[in-house]
Amino acid sequence: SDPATAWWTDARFGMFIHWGLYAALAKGEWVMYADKIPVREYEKLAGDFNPQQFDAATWVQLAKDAGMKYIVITAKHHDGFAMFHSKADPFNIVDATPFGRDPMKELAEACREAGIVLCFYYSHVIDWHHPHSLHKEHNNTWDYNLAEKHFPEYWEGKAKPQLKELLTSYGPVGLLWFDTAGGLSEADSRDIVAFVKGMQSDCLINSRVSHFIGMGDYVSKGDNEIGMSGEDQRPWETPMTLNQSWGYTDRDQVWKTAEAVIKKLVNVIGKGGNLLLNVGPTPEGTIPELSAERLREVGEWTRRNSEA
Ligand code: FUL
Repeated sequence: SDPATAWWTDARFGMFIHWGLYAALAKGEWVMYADKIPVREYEKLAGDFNPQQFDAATWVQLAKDAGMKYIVITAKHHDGFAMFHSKADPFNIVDATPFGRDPMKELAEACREAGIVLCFYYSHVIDWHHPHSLHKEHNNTWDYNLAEKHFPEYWEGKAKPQLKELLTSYGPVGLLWFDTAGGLSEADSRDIVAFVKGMQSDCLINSRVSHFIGMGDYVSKGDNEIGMSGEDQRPWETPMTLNQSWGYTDRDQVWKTAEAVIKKLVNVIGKGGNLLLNVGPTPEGTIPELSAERLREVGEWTRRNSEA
């Protein structure tokens, strides 16, 4: 097998964490777009964002209890809000909220202590906060005029500087999970891959970095989609929800049972893939108990069944 991806294909099971300002509205991570919330309004959420109950060690312990070996957390999702201390853009959790802490720093430390690999999700194309981000379909058209967009200002001015921050301030990053690359040119796709590898050559990149075929180190399947398909023989991973949402919501209560999750895990691993199972923490900074209890059950089952 490929030595670069070996730690990851051995890992099999990871925790996906969708956590951002959107948690405050409890309607998932697409709420800004769905409700066409103006940037100036959305920014006000930061003034009240104060997840005092956040405790990195507790989250990492839960991942361990579930039998997960890596964590992929949204350093920045489509809303453009950085969940880390960014010098490149003041719209971030340290500079824009009363919380004032950098959860990515705290997670990096907790992961290092626990032997869990920390990885970042970064929405590199969609950014509804920045005036010059440009996606094929999903743009902020209520604040900005598409005709006035100049993509390099976003790309060179925010996306790449923030990726540099993520790759130089938090120790080794296991992988970068890119997403929704619609409209990104082949040249910019290659640029971002080279940019990441130039800073951390061992950092893996998922295929969603680009819509051009064959890019990245492994294949991200569609959301909740299982199994290898087509001719792409690279290792693959299924991103999966526990309910039907990624970001925190108080509406969606359609939960997979622990038993269903175990079956999915066995199915994915049996087919040679990785499972990246999602939790959507609350604005207070906790992982919802309905998620936590399922993850613990999965871990208990795995331990029981690997003893004999
Ligand atoms: C999708 C995103 O648009 C969703 O918000 C979520 O992050 C999912 C894992 O990927 O493409």
